[in-house]
Amino acid sequence: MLHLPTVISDDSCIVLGGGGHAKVVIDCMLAAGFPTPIGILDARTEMRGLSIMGVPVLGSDDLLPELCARGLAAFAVGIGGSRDNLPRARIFELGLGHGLRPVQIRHPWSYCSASAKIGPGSALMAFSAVNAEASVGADVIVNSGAIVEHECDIRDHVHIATGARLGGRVKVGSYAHIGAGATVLQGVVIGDAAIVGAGAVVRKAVDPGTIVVGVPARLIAGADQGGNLDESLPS
Ligand code: JB2
Repeated sequence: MLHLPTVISDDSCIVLGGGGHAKVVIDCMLAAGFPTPIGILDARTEMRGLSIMGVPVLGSDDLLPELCARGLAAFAVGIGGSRDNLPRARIFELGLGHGLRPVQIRHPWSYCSASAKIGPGSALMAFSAVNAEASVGADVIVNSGAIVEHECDIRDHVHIATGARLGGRVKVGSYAHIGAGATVLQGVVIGDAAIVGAGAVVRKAVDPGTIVVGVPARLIAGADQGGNLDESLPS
């Protein structure tokens, strides 16, 4: 049985999820000067006792009440998801539900305009850029090298994957996924829970819950087969 930390400070943080994305989250946190997280919680029991980026895997989410009782203050969502943002959103709501503060992470080598707004729990990874008067919601990943241009409006639980580029005044609805290296031309609206495939070039609006791929982007799945647009989405 792993021992939980006995003394937990005001700025203590737990990382929820211990896979690939968690490594990048921890790396960003350390680069940004956060204290080392006190631990990782992961659904896979076989990970218990392992160390990821020097951070111990303490157990599953079932430990949250005990850790909170010991003074745990904050959490970071360590789940990325290659296109489904729902598990990440559920983890975010779980942390909030335990009264924890979601940490906002900005890699020191990311650019964020002073006029941009970034929501709680969102992460700006290395070499990403969020330009003038852009608005980024809660629990959003602007992944490594992604560009969010001026006045973009990015809603909650969105993932702008590695190297994706959004032109000025693009709107991205909640839970949407913009694939690695995709380009969305200026002013285009991407609906809630829509998925833009890697490398796509999107020139016109994408309906909620649909999937588009290619250059120029074309529809390959409608709302009934596409993203997680259903009533079970956390509000
Ligand atoms: O409910 C959960 C839960 N469900 C899955 N609670 C907790 N605490 N952890 C959970 N997990 C854990 O998230 C899984 O057991 C697994 O260890 C981890 C997900 O790791 P994986 O490496 O599969 O995916 P990822 O989300 O970390 O990374 C994906 O997304 C990134 C953005 C990959 O596609 C990466 O390549 C990508 N960069």
